[in-house]
Amino acid sequence: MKLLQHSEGQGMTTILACRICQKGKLHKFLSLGSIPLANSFLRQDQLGVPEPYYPLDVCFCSNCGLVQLAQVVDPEIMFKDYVYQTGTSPPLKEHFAKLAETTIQKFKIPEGSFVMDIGSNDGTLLENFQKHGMRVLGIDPARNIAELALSRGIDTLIDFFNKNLVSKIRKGYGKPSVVFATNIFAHIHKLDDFVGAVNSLIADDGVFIIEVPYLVDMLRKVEFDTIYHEHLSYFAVRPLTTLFDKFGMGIADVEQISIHGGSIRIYVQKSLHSLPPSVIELFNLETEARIDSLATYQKFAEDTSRIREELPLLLKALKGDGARIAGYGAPAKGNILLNYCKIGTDLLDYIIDATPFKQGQYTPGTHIPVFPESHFRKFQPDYTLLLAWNYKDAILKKEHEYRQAGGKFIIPIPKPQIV
Ligand code: JHZ
Ligand code: ZN
Repeated sequence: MKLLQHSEGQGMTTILACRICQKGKLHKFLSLGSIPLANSFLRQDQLGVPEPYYPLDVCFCSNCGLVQLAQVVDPEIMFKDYVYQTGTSPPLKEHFAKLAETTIQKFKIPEGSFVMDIGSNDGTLLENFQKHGMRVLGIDPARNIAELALSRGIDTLIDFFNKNLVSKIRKGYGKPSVVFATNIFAHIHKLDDFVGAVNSLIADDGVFIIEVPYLVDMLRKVEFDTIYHEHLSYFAVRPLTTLFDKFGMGIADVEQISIHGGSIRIYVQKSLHSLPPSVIELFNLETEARIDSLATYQKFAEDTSRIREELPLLLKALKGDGARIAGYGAPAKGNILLNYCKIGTDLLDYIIDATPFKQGQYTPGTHIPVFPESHFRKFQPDYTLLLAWNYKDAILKKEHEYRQAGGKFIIPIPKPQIV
């Protein structure tokens, strides 16, 4: 890949203390180098303009164990205009429909209750609650995405959630019975302010439900590409209990779920002081996975750099034999993988993605064109690099005709593999 023009990004700060305990020593164990923001796709007229690059370093707190980025990029830069649209991935839509059903049953939420979603994106999750006769409110800072929700009748405040919104929401809507934060908790820099605001907003018997990628899965499956500037923290259950303790809140239940390569769903409630068996079970799993040991992270860093060596070698060998190769899905993580492994237009002809906001654009740093899925049907490659590896089962099923006709998928992690 040729070296691309870039400039050091503005609007970044380096953290001095752990965002949960403020006490521990931060040990850096992995640097993915200087990388553009994972969702900063480019229009054609932006291709000649230098792109902002930001360092991407990950640390481990010696005191509370929180794994976190050393740098924080201004959220205004990352989230005011956003390309990721929940509703474009069918498995995710299904996941949120089930989440709504589960929540209503588990907590016996009566009709007419008030349900909030922080980082509500296009309203996919809340739509399910609205169908069940609930009053809903989404909060999302990205105007372009929030407008999609509004156009579908999902009430949405276009803003970042913080304590300044608490009294406005209470006056306008009352106290929520359920507050969701799915795939945004890792985006929060000031966790104390965020949890404090949820605590003062939510009804006394309400539940705060978080879904977030699980550190143990990331380490075990070498999901290094889920490390990007948007994801400031990489959570395990232990550091989270330290966080909720500060507010007298507690984890009422936790479940491991398969979404996004392995996540946890945490049910947090007020005034909860004893640990349920599900929390103890994951504490044990975390002990077994040795997430308290720096050596575990050093091993993860070694596995990561092995993928950086092996994947481009594999693609180069296939290309050398005359193969045509494309990418499947242009997720944020795909852009980390491509930049870190230096995979550009010399190896991939194009990438397809179902998200309208990404189509017609070029991937940050690597400048690979993104086309709609129809392009894949028309220009079938010999090999397809599965960048959206978290949807492997659904995508392999959907593309069985391509595979039957001899097309092969390359799964990049935990070790590059052709299927
Ligand atoms: P996907 C997201 O990251 C967003 P990303 C966010 N940054 C976050 O925190 C994490 O999740 C956890 C496309 N696709 O979900 C749609 C197809 O084209 O893995 C998406 O662009 N065809 C908030 O961006 C992309 O792939 C398909 O059949 O890494 C998948 O993105 C399917 C299934 C998907 O998340
Ligand atoms: Zn800490």
